Amino acid sequence: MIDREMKVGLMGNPNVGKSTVFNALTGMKQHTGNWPGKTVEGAVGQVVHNNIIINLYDLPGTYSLLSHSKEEEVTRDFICNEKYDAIVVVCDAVCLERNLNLALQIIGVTSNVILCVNLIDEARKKKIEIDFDKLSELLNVPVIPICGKTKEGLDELLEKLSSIENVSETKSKDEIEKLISPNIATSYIKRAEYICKKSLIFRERDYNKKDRKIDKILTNKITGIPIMILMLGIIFWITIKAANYPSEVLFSFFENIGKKLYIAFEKRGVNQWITGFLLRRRVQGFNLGYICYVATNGNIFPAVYAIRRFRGATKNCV
Ligand SMILES: Nc1nc2c(ncn2[C@@H]2O[C@H](COP(=O)(O)OP(=O)(O)OP(=O)(O)O)[C@@H](O)[C@H]2O)c(=O)[nH]1
Ligand SMILES: [Mg+2]
Repeated sequence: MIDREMKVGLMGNPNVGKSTVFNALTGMKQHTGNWPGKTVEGAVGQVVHNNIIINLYDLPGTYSLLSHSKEEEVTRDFICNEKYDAIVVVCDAVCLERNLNLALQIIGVTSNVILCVNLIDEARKKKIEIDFDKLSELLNVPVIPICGKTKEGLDELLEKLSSIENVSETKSKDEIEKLISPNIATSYIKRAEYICKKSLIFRERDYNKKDRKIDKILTNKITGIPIMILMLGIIFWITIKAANYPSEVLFSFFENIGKKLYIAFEKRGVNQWITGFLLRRRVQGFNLGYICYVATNGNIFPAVYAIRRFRGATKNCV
């Protein structure tokens, strides 16, 4: 028996695992992947817990409520225009400080906010310890550690959501814009820094030393541009030159098959018209060239090369 329905928005920075959590809770198959900006329109799914239907909205990732890109507006409009019961802010445990900026903005403009600190498995690997009680105390909202991949903590989230009884109170669009003015936005950044200082312990400060070193080299003005040119050069070389080697192998493979088939057809006295249709120069060149094209995964350069070479070679063959 269903007692009531709830409407809950999943919000957070891009690529923090919102859709992974959404899929884990609703059983749906929203697009996930390790790059930002996958969810652009949002999706709705349902989960039933304690006789309550929870309508969950997977919203596009956003860095701030004042962002103006189309997908970020979807998220802001949800807060401004919809009547909902709660907002679940999903954060990445590995870069909590950066994520808290948006969390603080949301907490500042609406009520019934729950903070989910996702990717705790990654934080554990990087020896980042989070005092979740302290975090909850400083933010003044419930904080739940979760792992979207293994579904750890999701039952606790559902339990917390189903205990919410009153509808969320939200500020209007104008009030939100006033509340997140540049001055206040700066204060959120400082507050996020303070909160993380109080509730996070990095047991291994150098956990990303190698990544930082690589970043430094790749993003440096002096080394970055030559590396980019070198990589582009390698890609061109692979496309134009190196791809010829597998093409040649493919070409001689099909050439041999073509020759053998032609001889076999002739020996068996197969109708000239059929042999011609299947194996004669132009037809054969097209058919086998097309097979080469498919076999090279649609890479046009080796395919064109194979067709050209194959046509040339069949002049001697037929
Ligand atoms: N290790 C680990 N990876 C996770 C976890 N949750 C999500 N991921 C991975 O993080 C990546 C991003 O997840 P998404 O669910 O696509 O993130 P999102 O917040 O919906 O991203 P956008 O829609 O682009 O804003 C994916 O590769 C997920 O597999 C987790 O708890 N642990
Ligand atoms: Mg998503």
